Amino acid sequence: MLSNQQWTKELQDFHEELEAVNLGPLWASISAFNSVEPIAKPVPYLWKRELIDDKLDKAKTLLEVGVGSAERRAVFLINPGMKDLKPYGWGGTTQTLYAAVQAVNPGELAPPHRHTSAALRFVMKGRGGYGTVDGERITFEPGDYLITPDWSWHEHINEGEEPVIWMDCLDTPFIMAMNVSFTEFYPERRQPLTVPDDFSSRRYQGGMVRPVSDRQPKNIALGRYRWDLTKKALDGLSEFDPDPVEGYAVEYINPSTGRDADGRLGAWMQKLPPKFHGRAHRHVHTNVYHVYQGRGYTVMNGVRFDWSAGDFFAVPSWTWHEHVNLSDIQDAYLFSTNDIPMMEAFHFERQADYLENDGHQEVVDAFQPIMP
Ligand code: GTQ
Repeated sequence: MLSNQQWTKELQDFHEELEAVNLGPLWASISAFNSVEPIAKPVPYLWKRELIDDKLDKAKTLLEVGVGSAERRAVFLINPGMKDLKPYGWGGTTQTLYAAVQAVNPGELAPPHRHTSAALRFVMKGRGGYGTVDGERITFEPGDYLITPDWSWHEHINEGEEPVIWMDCLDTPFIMAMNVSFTEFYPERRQPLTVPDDFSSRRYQGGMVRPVSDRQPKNIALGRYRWDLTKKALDGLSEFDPDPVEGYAVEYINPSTGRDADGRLGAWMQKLPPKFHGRAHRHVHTNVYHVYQGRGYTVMNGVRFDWSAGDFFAVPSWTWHEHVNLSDIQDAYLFSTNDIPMMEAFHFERQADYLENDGHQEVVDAFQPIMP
């Protein structure tokens, strides 16, 4: 409860009297309810590739997937600003997004299940992995983006010779906050294959046209978004001037609807050309970024977060941020996930451009990441 000089001793006692019987005085709490701007719990934060690799390597030796209750081997990113959100057992990476890095060793099977959380994956390393999603076997390679929308059955299998590693992102913190988490476990080790292998990507090879039967929207029109095609789209945009804030950026869409590929979760691939220095802006939606290629930094609320390939960073609500590519010759590629679909569904989305100083924040500090 907020304390305030203006309250008499009698009123302060009365506030306690109310609280003791599970009631509250609005007059003493209204400025906290109706905050002028979001009071963000998550903080801007960055996790280094070396740290995650180190911990995941340890998990790879200690734990076998598909044995007992070890359904998945993933290390998740906890935002230090949300550690105290005990109702969920853990916080999230932002208040709506959970992100993790998952490894499947050769020969392992992460068994099928489905849940109300929507999930997406970005493949970081390794060949020979595939997933089955609602009866479709989907092969994938590094740089691919994959979806398992809410309530779709999914399992992961590695039939290759090397570990396969990807980023997971789920809307679990949102699902937990709404108290709508349900999960079902498939009664067998594998779900049946109900369509030909890679059916959805074979149906959408052209990219610009839609099979006429998909005029009726499909939940999963396309299960896999190949890196070479995403890159081609960015190469095309690069024939023109970059956006001053984002560089070149595309969002992954469901080709049967034109809407976000994964329902409540949004995802982008963004290219910062050599020496690009974006202007700062801020928005209500949150992001978890994964540096796919390149080296640079992002300034968040005046603090410089240096990144290189394999790192992850979180951008909470209403945080000023601008991206910089430090290389004179190489492009930087940033994969990111967002909660734009949730924000838009509830009419929450808003954004603001940083107008001072040519759009650039004053850098007052440099973030020191934890290394292994
Ligand atoms: O691979 O199905 O990181 O169910 C968290 C929950 C991955 C998965 C996560 C999951 C999965």
